[in-house]
Amino acid sequence: MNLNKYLDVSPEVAEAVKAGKPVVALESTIISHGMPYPQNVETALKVEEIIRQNGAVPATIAIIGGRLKAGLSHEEIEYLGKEGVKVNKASRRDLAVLVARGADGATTVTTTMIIAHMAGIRIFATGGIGGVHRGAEITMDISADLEELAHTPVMVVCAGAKSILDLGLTLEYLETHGVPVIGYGTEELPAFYTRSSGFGVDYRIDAPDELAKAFHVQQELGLGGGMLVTNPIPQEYSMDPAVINKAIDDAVEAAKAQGIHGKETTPFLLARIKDITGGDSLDSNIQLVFNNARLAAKTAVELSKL
Ligand code: PSU
Ligand code: MN
Repeated sequence: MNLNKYLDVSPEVAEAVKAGKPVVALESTIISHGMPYPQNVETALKVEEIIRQNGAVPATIAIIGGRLKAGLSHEEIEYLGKEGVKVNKASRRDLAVLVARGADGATTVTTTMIIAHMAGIRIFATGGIGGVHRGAEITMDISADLEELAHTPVMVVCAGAKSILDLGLTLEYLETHGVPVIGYGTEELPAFYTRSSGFGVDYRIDAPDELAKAFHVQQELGLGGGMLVTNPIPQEYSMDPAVINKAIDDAVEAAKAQGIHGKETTPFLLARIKDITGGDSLDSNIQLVFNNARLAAKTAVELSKL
Protein backbone atom coordinates (compact mmCIF):
# COMPACT_ATOMS: atom_id res chain seq x y z
CA MET A 1 0.00 0.00 0.00
CA ASN A 2 1.45 3.33 -1.08
CA LEU A 3 -0.29 5.44 1.53
CA ASN A 4 -0.41 9.06 0.61
CA LYS A 5 -0.78 11.97 3.00
CA TYR A 6 -3.82 13.19 1.07
CA LEU A 7 -5.57 9.81 1.20
CA ASP A 8 -8.16 8.58 3.73
CA VAL A 9 -8.87 4.86 3.54
CA SER A 10 -11.89 3.82 5.62
CA PRO A 11 -11.03 1.48 8.52
CA GLU A 12 -12.93 -1.43 6.94
CA VAL A 13 -11.19 -1.04 3.57
CA ALA A 14 -7.77 -0.52 5.16
CA GLU A 15 -8.15 -3.66 7.25
CA ALA A 16 -9.28 -5.72 4.24
CA VAL A 17 -6.40 -4.50 2.04
CA LYS A 18 -3.87 -5.15 4.79
CA ALA A 19 -5.20 -8.69 5.32
CA GLY A 20 -5.23 -9.41 1.56
CA LYS A 21 -9.00 -9.78 1.55
CA PRO A 22 -11.02 -9.07 -1.61
CA VAL A 23 -11.88 -5.39 -2.17
CA VAL A 24 -13.69 -3.78 -5.12
CA ALA A 25 -13.40 -0.06 -5.91
CA LEU A 26 -16.37 1.92 -7.26
CA GLU A 27 -16.41 5.33 -8.95
CA SER A 28 -18.45 8.40 -8.02
CA THR A 29 -18.94 10.23 -11.34
CA ILE A 30 -21.52 7.59 -12.15
CA ILE A 31 -23.34 8.77 -8.97
CA SER A 32 -23.06 12.54 -9.50
CA HIS A 33 -23.11 12.82 -13.29
CA GLY A 34 -24.16 9.43 -14.62
CA MET A 35 -27.64 9.01 -13.11
CA PRO A 36 -30.38 11.24 -11.65
CA TYR A 37 -31.20 11.51 -7.94
CA PRO A 38 -32.47 9.43 -6.16
CA GLN A 39 -31.77 6.42 -8.41
CA ASN A 40 -28.06 7.27 -8.29
CA VAL A 41 -27.90 6.90 -4.51
CA GLU A 42 -30.12 3.80 -4.44
CA THR A 43 -27.94 2.20 -7.10
CA ALA A 44 -24.67 3.11 -5.38
CA LEU A 45 -25.84 1.61 -2.08
CA LYS A 46 -27.23 -1.50 -3.76
CA VAL A 47 -23.97 -2.01 -5.66
CA GLU A 48 -22.08 -1.98 -2.35
CA GLU A 49 -24.51 -4.57 -1.00
CA ILE A 50 -24.04 -6.82 -4.05
CA ILE A 51 -20.27 -6.67 -3.61
CA ARG A 52 -20.63 -7.74 0.02
CA GLN A 53 -23.04 -10.58 -0.91
CA ASN A 54 -20.36 -11.85 -3.30
CA GLY A 55 -17.65 -11.92 -0.67
CA ALA A 56 -15.77 -8.64 -1.13
CA VAL A 57 -15.55 -5.27 0.60
CA PRO A 58 -16.79 -2.28 -1.44
CA ALA A 59 -14.70 0.91 -1.58
CA THR A 60 -16.56 3.78 -3.21
CA ILE A 61 -14.07 6.47 -4.16
CA ALA A 62 -14.43 10.28 -4.28
CA ILE A 63 -12.76 13.52 -3.20
CA ILE A 64 -14.48 15.16 -0.26
CA GLY A 65 -13.27 18.41 1.23
CA GLY A 66 -9.94 17.97 -0.56
CA ARG A 67 -9.35 14.48 0.86
CA LEU A 68 -8.95 11.50 -1.47
CA LYS A 69 -11.35 8.92 -0.05
CA ALA A 70 -11.38 5.15 -0.50
CA GLY A 71 -14.50 3.88 1.25
CA LEU A 72 -17.40 6.29 1.75
CA SER A 73 -20.11 6.39 4.41
CA HIS A 74 -23.75 6.19 3.33
CA GLU A 75 -24.07 9.89 4.23
CA GLU A 76 -21.20 10.76 1.88
CA ILE A 77 -22.79 8.77 -0.96
CA GLU A 78 -26.12 10.52 -0.30
CA TYR A 79 -24.34 13.89 -0.35
CA LEU A 80 -22.65 13.24 -3.71
CA GLY A 81 -25.89 11.97 -5.20
CA LYS A 82 -27.89 14.99 -4.04
CA GLU A 83 -25.29 17.52 -5.16
CA GLY A 84 -25.18 15.82 -8.56
CA VAL A 85 -23.52 17.80 -11.33
CA LYS A 86 -22.63 20.59 -8.86
CA VAL A 87 -19.77 18.33 -7.77
CA ASN A 88 -16.66 18.76 -9.93
CA LYS A 89 -16.12 15.90 -12.32
CA ALA A 90 -12.53 15.07 -11.46
CA SER A 91 -10.17 13.56 -13.99
CA ARG A 92 -6.37 13.27 -13.58
CA ARG A 93 -5.74 16.91 -14.50
CA ASP A 94 -8.19 18.12 -11.81
CA LEU A 95 -6.82 16.23 -8.80
CA ALA A 96 -4.08 18.60 -7.66
CA VAL A 97 -6.12 21.80 -7.73
CA LEU A 98 -9.19 20.22 -6.10
CA VAL A 99 -7.09 18.78 -3.27
CA ALA A 100 -5.15 22.03 -2.84
CA ARG A 101 -8.43 23.95 -2.56
CA GLY A 102 -10.10 21.49 -0.23
CA ALA A 103 -12.87 20.96 -2.79
CA ASP A 104 -15.12 18.00 -3.59
CA GLY A 105 -14.68 15.88 -6.67
CA ALA A 106 -16.55 13.01 -8.29
CA THR A 107 -14.01 10.51 -9.56
CA THR A 108 -14.12 9.23 -13.13
CA VAL A 109 -12.69 5.88 -14.17
CA THR A 110 -9.30 7.60 -14.38
CA THR A 111 -9.21 9.06 -10.88
CA THR A 112 -10.90 6.05 -9.32
CA MET A 113 -8.06 3.92 -10.73
CA ILE A 114 -5.46 6.34 -9.38
CA ILE A 115 -6.93 6.43 -5.86
CA ALA A 116 -7.69 2.68 -5.83
CA HIS A 117 -4.06 2.00 -6.66
CA MET A 118 -2.85 4.36 -3.92
CA ALA A 119 -5.05 2.45 -1.47
CA GLY A 120 -3.83 -0.97 -2.64
CA ILE A 121 -7.07 -1.99 -4.39
CA ARG A 122 -6.69 -3.98 -7.61
CA ILE A 123 -10.21 -4.33 -9.01
CA PHE A 124 -12.78 -1.72 -9.91
CA ALA A 125 -16.35 -2.15 -11.16
CA THR A 126 -18.27 0.45 -13.12
CA GLY A 127 -20.79 0.85 -15.97
CA GLY A 128 -18.96 2.21 -18.98
CA ILE A 129 -15.57 3.77 -19.66
CA GLY A 130 -14.64 6.85 -21.62
CA GLY A 131 -12.87 6.39 -24.95
CA VAL A 132 -12.17 7.90 -28.33
CA HIS A 133 -15.14 10.07 -29.28
CA ARG A 134 -16.70 10.04 -32.72
CA GLY A 135 -15.01 12.76 -34.75
CA ALA A 136 -11.87 12.63 -32.58
CA GLU A 137 -9.75 12.91 -35.73
CA ILE A 138 -10.86 16.59 -35.67
CA THR A 139 -11.73 17.29 -32.01
CA MET A 140 -8.96 15.16 -30.42
CA ASP A 141 -11.50 14.24 -27.73
CA ILE A 142 -10.00 11.08 -26.26
CA SER A 143 -10.87 10.20 -22.67
CA ALA A 144 -8.07 10.19 -20.10
CA ASP A 145 -9.53 6.82 -19.04
CA LEU A 146 -7.62 5.13 -21.86
CA GLU A 147 -4.30 6.64 -20.82
CA GLU A 148 -4.91 5.57 -17.23
CA LEU A 149 -5.66 2.01 -18.32
CA ALA A 150 -2.30 2.08 -20.09
CA HIS A 151 -0.37 2.96 -16.91
CA THR A 152 -2.19 2.09 -13.69
CA PRO A 153 -2.36 -1.54 -12.55
CA VAL A 154 -6.07 -1.88 -11.83
CA MET A 155 -8.55 -4.25 -13.48
CA VAL A 156 -11.62 -2.36 -14.69
CA VAL A 157 -14.83 -4.38 -15.07
CA CYS A 158 -17.33 -2.58 -17.32
CA ALA A 159 -20.11 -3.35 -19.80
CA GLY A 160 -18.02 -2.24 -22.77
CA ALA A 161 -18.40 1.24 -24.15
CA LYS A 162 -21.37 3.16 -25.47
CA SER A 163 -21.44 3.97 -29.13
CA ILE A 164 -21.42 7.67 -28.20
CA LEU A 165 -17.77 6.71 -28.78
CA ASP A 166 -16.00 5.45 -31.86
CA LEU A 167 -15.60 1.87 -30.65
CA GLY A 168 -13.19 0.88 -33.41
CA LEU A 169 -10.83 3.76 -32.64
CA THR A 170 -11.15 3.11 -28.90
CA LEU A 171 -9.94 -0.47 -29.46
CA GLU A 172 -7.08 0.77 -31.67
CA TYR A 173 -5.97 3.16 -28.95
CA LEU A 174 -6.06 0.42 -26.29
CA GLU A 175 -4.09 -1.88 -28.57
CA THR A 176 -1.40 0.74 -29.14
CA HIS A 177 -1.07 1.27 -25.39
CA GLY A 178 -0.91 -2.44 -24.62
CA VAL A 179 -4.15 -2.75 -22.65
CA PRO A 180 -5.67 -6.25 -22.84
CA VAL A 181 -9.38 -6.11 -23.68
CA ILE A 182 -11.13 -9.21 -22.35
CA GLY A 183 -14.67 -10.32 -23.19
CA TYR A 184 -16.34 -12.12 -20.30
CA GLY A 185 -18.07 -15.07 -21.91
CA THR A 186 -18.00 -13.36 -25.30
CA GLU A 187 -15.75 -12.80 -28.29
CA GLU A 188 -17.47 -9.52 -29.09
CA LEU A 189 -17.02 -6.15 -27.43
CA PRO A 190 -20.32 -5.37 -25.67
CA ALA A 191 -21.76 -1.92 -26.38
CA PHE A 192 -23.11 -1.15 -22.91
CA TYR A 193 -26.89 -1.19 -23.59
CA THR A 194 -26.52 -4.08 -26.02
CA ARG A 195 -24.50 -7.28 -25.93
CA SER A 196 -22.90 -6.85 -29.30
CA SER A 197 -21.07 -4.16 -31.23
CA GLY A 198 -19.62 -5.93 -34.25
CA PHE A 199 -16.08 -5.45 -32.85
CA GLY A 200 -14.01 -8.30 -31.46
CA VAL A 201 -12.21 -8.36 -28.11
CA ASP A 202 -8.62 -9.57 -27.69
CA TYR A 203 -9.48 -12.62 -25.58
CA ARG A 204 -12.55 -14.39 -24.32
CA ILE A 205 -12.41 -15.55 -20.70
CA ASP A 206 -15.26 -17.51 -19.11
CA ALA A 207 -14.56 -17.66 -15.38
CA PRO A 208 -13.54 -15.27 -12.56
CA ASP A 209 -10.54 -17.41 -11.53
CA GLU A 210 -9.17 -17.15 -15.08
CA LEU A 211 -9.65 -13.37 -15.09
CA ALA A 212 -7.81 -13.17 -11.76
CA LYS A 213 -4.97 -15.34 -13.04
CA ALA A 214 -4.48 -13.30 -16.22
CA PHE A 215 -4.34 -10.05 -14.24
CA HIS A 216 -2.01 -11.56 -11.65
CA VAL A 217 0.38 -12.76 -14.36
CA GLN A 218 0.28 -9.35 -16.07
CA GLN A 219 1.44 -7.72 -12.84
CA GLU A 220 4.00 -10.44 -12.01
CA LEU A 221 5.50 -10.06 -15.46
CA GLY A 222 6.12 -6.44 -14.55
CA LEU A 223 4.07 -5.22 -17.49
CA GLY A 224 2.12 -2.80 -15.32
CA GLY A 225 -0.94 -1.08 -16.69
CA GLY A 226 -4.54 -2.09 -16.35
CA MET A 227 -6.81 -4.69 -17.88
CA LEU A 228 -10.22 -4.00 -19.34
CA VAL A 229 -12.85 -6.66 -18.69
CA THR A 230 -16.00 -6.16 -20.73
CA ASN A 231 -19.06 -7.93 -19.35
CA PRO A 232 -22.17 -7.98 -21.56
CA ILE A 233 -25.44 -6.69 -20.10
CA PRO A 234 -27.73 -9.63 -19.19
CA GLN A 235 -29.97 -10.46 -22.15
CA GLU A 236 -33.21 -9.67 -20.31
CA TYR A 237 -32.12 -6.07 -19.68
CA SER A 238 -30.47 -5.36 -23.04
CA MET A 239 -32.07 -2.73 -25.26
CA ASP A 240 -33.34 -2.84 -28.82
CA PRO A 241 -30.26 -1.80 -30.85
CA ALA A 242 -32.36 0.24 -33.31
CA VAL A 243 -33.95 2.28 -30.50
CA ILE A 244 -30.77 2.93 -28.54
CA ASN A 245 -28.60 3.64 -31.58
CA LYS A 246 -31.10 6.22 -32.84
CA ALA A 247 -31.11 7.89 -29.40
CA ILE A 248 -27.31 7.94 -29.38
CA ASP A 249 -27.12 9.41 -32.90
CA ASP A 250 -29.62 12.12 -31.93
CA ALA A 251 -27.69 12.90 -28.74
CA VAL A 252 -24.41 13.19 -30.66
CA GLU A 253 -26.09 15.54 -33.17
CA ALA A 254 -27.50 17.70 -30.35
CA ALA A 255 -24.07 17.95 -28.71
CA LYS A 256 -22.57 19.07 -32.00
CA ALA A 257 -25.33 21.60 -32.67
CA GLN A 258 -24.98 23.08 -29.17
CA GLY A 259 -21.19 23.22 -29.33
CA ILE A 260 -20.77 20.99 -26.26
CA HIS A 261 -17.12 20.10 -25.71
CA GLY A 262 -14.45 19.12 -23.18
CA LYS A 263 -15.49 17.48 -19.91
CA GLU A 264 -19.17 18.37 -20.54
CA THR A 265 -19.47 16.09 -23.56
CA THR A 266 -19.90 12.72 -21.86
CA PRO A 267 -22.35 13.90 -19.13
CA PHE A 268 -24.37 15.78 -21.78
CA LEU A 269 -24.66 12.70 -23.99
CA LEU A 270 -25.61 10.43 -21.09
CA ALA A 271 -28.35 12.78 -19.87
CA ARG A 272 -29.66 13.31 -23.39
CA ILE A 273 -29.88 9.58 -24.11
CA LYS A 274 -31.81 9.07 -20.91
CA ASP A 275 -34.25 11.86 -21.86
CA ILE A 276 -34.78 10.51 -25.38
CA THR A 277 -35.38 6.93 -24.24
CA GLY A 278 -37.71 8.02 -21.43
CA GLY A 279 -35.83 6.27 -18.67
CA ASP A 280 -35.62 2.78 -20.25
CA SER A 281 -31.89 3.28 -20.66
CA LEU A 282 -31.57 4.11 -16.97
CA ASP A 283 -33.05 0.73 -15.97
CA SER A 284 -30.61 -1.06 -18.27
CA ASN A 285 -27.77 1.07 -16.95
CA ILE A 286 -28.55 0.14 -13.34
CA GLN A 287 -28.80 -3.57 -14.11
CA LEU A 288 -25.51 -3.73 -15.97
CA VAL A 289 -23.73 -2.03 -13.07
CA PHE A 290 -25.13 -4.68 -10.71
CA ASN A 291 -23.92 -7.37 -13.11
CA ASN A 292 -20.43 -5.87 -13.21
CA ALA A 293 -20.30 -5.57 -9.42
CA ARG A 294 -21.04 -9.31 -9.10
CA LEU A 295 -18.31 -10.26 -11.54
CA ALA A 296 -15.76 -7.89 -10.00
CA ALA A 297 -16.45 -9.20 -6.49
CA LYS A 298 -16.11 -12.84 -7.60
CA THR A 299 -12.88 -11.99 -9.41
CA ALA A 300 -11.54 -10.13 -6.36
CA VAL A 301 -12.23 -13.26 -4.28
CA GLU A 302 -10.19 -15.34 -6.75
CA LEU A 303 -7.41 -12.75 -6.91
CA SER A 304 -7.08 -12.77 -3.13
CA LYS A 305 -6.19 -16.49 -3.32
CA LEU A 306 -3.23 -15.93 -5.66
N1 PSU B 1 -19.54 6.48 -19.78
C1 PSU B 1 -20.67 5.95 -19.31
N2 PSU B 1 -21.06 6.28 -18.04
C2 PSU B 1 -20.34 7.13 -17.25
C3 PSU B 1 -19.12 7.66 -17.77
C4 PSU B 1 -18.77 7.31 -19.03
O1 PSU B 1 -21.31 5.20 -19.99
O2 PSU B 1 -20.74 7.43 -16.12
C5 PSU B 1 -18.28 8.55 -16.90
C6 PSU B 1 -17.17 7.74 -16.21
O3 PSU B 1 -16.89 8.33 -14.96
C7 PSU B 1 -15.99 7.93 -17.14
C8 PSU B 1 -16.21 9.36 -17.56
O4 PSU B 1 -14.73 7.73 -16.54
O5 PSU B 1 -17.60 9.51 -17.72
C9 PSU B 1 -15.47 9.68 -18.86
O6 PSU B 1 -15.57 11.06 -19.10
P1 PSU B 1 -14.74 11.68 -20.32
O7 PSU B 1 -15.33 11.09 -21.55
O8 PSU B 1 -14.95 13.15 -20.20
O9 PSU B 1 -13.31 11.25 -20.12
MN1 MN C 1 -13.28 14.17 -23.34
